Amino acid sequence: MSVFRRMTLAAGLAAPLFALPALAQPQITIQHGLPPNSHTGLGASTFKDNFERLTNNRYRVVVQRNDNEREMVESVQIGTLDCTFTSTGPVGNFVPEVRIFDVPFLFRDAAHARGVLDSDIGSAVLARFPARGLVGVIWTENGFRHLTNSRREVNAPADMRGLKVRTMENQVHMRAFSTLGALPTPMAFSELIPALQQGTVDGQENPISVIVANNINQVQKFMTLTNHVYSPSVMICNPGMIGKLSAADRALFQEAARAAQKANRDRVTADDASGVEELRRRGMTVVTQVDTAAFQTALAPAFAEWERTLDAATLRRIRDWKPN
Ligand code: EAX
Repeated sequence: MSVFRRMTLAAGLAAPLFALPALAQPQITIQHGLPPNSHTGLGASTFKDNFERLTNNRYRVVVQRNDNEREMVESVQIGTLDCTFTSTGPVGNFVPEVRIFDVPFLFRDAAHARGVLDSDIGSAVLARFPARGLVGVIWTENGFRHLTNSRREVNAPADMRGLKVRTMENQVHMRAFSTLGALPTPMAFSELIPALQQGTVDGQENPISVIVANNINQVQKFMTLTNHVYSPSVMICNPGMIGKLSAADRALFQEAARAAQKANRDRVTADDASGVEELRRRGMTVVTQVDTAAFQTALAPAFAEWERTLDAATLRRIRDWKPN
């Protein structure tokens, strides 16, 4: 049973805190960290369009941009924000079980990642959100992450040595980059472009969709298609807000979330297909032939640590997962 269904049953028992006056048009505010025309912005706007349509405009959904994902999750948790679409970057600091999906080279491809997240494995992690004062509504997608930098072509792990690489505020990613000999520098996305412009960091890592949407090519010369980690995103909402929805409207909420997930994932697929040529057109040098095995070998000490510190059985189930 999905966590949302569980939330529906629980909230159904506790009658809505107060019945909203029939004429009031409740507003649901959603924030995300990227431009409106990005894969994340499209997911949020698709949710808005669908939920307003499905409820015959009984609700007004307002979408806003906020490029500090940790801040958005904190706001949802304390109830000053209704929902966010965020990468899992900082989410592991709120719901530790999420970190398992941040392990490098865990997923074979997008179909594998999407299949796992939409399976009982993904639902089980969403079920851990309510205990942390959050509702994990649905998994969405940021995409496979790649390295960019302003200093040199990176063809092998040894080329990473000494590079100051901005990472998300994510313990798993920071461990990976330090194991590769880089100098991980965690910061919110809102600080990234200024840090690259000022040379505070040499490089960063993000999916093609994020790099293209934010013109990161303007402050980075080199890109290596490392595919080093799959970056899930997730729609997170405040439990109190969800609890005010009727059971019927919660079902419509979930239907709109599924539409958002599809639009978001389709857009990442499209961006991945066209992004390399677009970034080369914009002047980036893109290394596409990468010795992935060399990076995986270089990460061996970190993999051993994650087998000890994360749920090894679930890691195995994820690696062995196959579509039905
Ligand atoms: O969610 O912080 C990051 O690098 C994220 O990938 C970005 O905010 C998109």
